Amino acid sequence: MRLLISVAVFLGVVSASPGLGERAACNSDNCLRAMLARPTPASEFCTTYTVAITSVALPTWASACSNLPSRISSACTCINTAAPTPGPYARVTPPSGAIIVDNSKPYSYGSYPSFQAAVLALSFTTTTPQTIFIYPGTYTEQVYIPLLKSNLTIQGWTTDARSYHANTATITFNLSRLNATNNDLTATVRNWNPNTKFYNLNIKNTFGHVNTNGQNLALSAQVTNQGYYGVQLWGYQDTVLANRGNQLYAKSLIVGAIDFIFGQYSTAWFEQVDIRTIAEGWVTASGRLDAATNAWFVINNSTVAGIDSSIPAGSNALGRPWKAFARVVFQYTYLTDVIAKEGWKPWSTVPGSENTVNSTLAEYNNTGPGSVSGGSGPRAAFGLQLDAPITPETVLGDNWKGEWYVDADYL
Ligand SMILES: *[C@@H]1O[C@H](CO)[C@@H](O)[C@H](O)[C@H]1NC(C)=O
Ligand SMILES: *[C@@H]1O[C@H](CO)[C@@H](O)[C@H](O)[C@H]1NC(C)=O
Ligand SMILES: *[C@@H]1O[C@H](CO)[C@@H](O)[C@H](O)[C@H]1NC(C)=O
Ligand SMILES: *[C@@H]1O[C@H](CO)[C@@H](O)[C@H](O)[C@H]1NC(C)=O
Ligand SMILES: *[C@@H]1O[C@H](CO)[C@@H](O)[C@H](O)[C@H]1NC(C)=O
Ligand SMILES: *[C@@H]1O[C@H](CO)[C@@H](O)[C@H](O)[C@H]1NC(C)=O
Ligand SMILES: CC(=O)N[C@H]1CO[C@H](CO)[C@@H](O)[C@@H]1O
Repeated sequence: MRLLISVAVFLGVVSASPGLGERAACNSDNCLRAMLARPTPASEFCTTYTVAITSVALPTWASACSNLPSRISSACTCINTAAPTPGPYARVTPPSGAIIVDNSKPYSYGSYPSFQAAVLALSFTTTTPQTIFIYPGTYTEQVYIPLLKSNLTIQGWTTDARSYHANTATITFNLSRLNATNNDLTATVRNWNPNTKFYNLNIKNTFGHVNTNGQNLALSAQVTNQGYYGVQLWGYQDTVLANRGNQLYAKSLIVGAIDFIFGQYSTAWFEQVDIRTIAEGWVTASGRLDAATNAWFVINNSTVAGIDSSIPAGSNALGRPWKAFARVVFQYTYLTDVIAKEGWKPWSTVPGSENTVNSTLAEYNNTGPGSVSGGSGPRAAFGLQLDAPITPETVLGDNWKGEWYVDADYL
């Protein structure tokens, strides 16, 4: 009977596939692991097997199935369970060779129960690109990605990879400077590998707020050539540390209140990012130290708003200069009235610590009620309106479009 059910599942219409929740019914055994490691031959084999059970010899790679019909049938049903949701934008099956993260219980097929365990399972010697695929779930942990020799892709399970809205995998932790010795060490995800792309993952630091030592990073992006696509980054103070080298954030959500996009040496481009404030504060805090440092934050074609209607008008600034040569541009961006009419604030009111004289805090062609064209202002005297937009070539380099970490599908 089970075999017949299997046939029905395999040959039936796709919409009859069991849902994600039903994966729990699958055996956690090496037969299923063997199949999941070879999606295409396994799928072909299962079809043949269930249609003509008596005449098919087991392939060598399926030896773990021990020729037990119940085991084979269960595994075949379960690879179907994990089959793709139709549509070109679904990312619901691990790419071939991916290291899999899955904390659902009791289901697990050669997978790791945490993101960090999967990172430790990566090869630290290979130069062949590696991928980690994360199944739906909330993973409460702090993750450190060290320097690898390979490029790395992180993909969270989603039915629509084009934005952050359908994300299902969340990495969450609760840590602030109260209990860590530097900002990086508070981050829920600390990414120290260049040539990394993240897709469709939610990363949160749930610490909240205290007046002193409240820094609580969601993401610490410490090195060059990193791309973040369709991600959600949630924190309060210092949510995203874009610290060094070329970085691209696109079609993503960034949430916080205090200096929540910050860093010192990075050339970072934010494209079609939804920036949401959750309290009074400042969106950016550029820590560019001197005129010689090639650091930029450019926020292009994005939106800035309160997380909901409880955030008062005028309660936020586009930024404040953390260091003397801060450099931040908002362009082609929709600003709601949460942005104060002066646009920018000094770092501090303490004389000598304003950091406004040598900073570049600029706008070009922003729209919405919080923008100059939308009737807001007058802007602070140190805030600039540019005559032309900043180009990605200026920020990310002339060859930015050909770089591996740049995914043009998100621009
Ligand atoms: C975190 O820091 C606070 C303030 O120093 C301290 O009271 C608390 O015990 C620390 N928590 C942990 C888990 O170390
Ligand atoms: C985070 O940890 C702090 C203690 O460091 C605690 O007071 C707070 O309730 C925690 N928040 C959440 C959301 O767990
Ligand atoms: C920046 O925004 C403008 C206006 O929407 C758009 O034409 C341009 O392609 C964007 N830049 C990038 C790098 O996508
Ligand atoms: C601005 O930078 C110039 C050149 O480095 C320096 O001489 C000057 O003191 C700086 N001004 C302030 C207010 O930091
Ligand atoms: C300014 O932005 C609006 C909307 O983003 C666009 O329609 C308009 O062409 C832009 N103007 C210039 C001068 O780029
Ligand atoms: C890894 O990234 C680097 C730098 O972006 C790129 O030159 C290289 O082609 C990538 N490697 C592979 C195997 O894709
Ligand atoms: C978030 C945002 O402002 N997106 C806009 C980017 O530019 C395109 C083309 O002008 C608009 O259609 C988007 O609304």
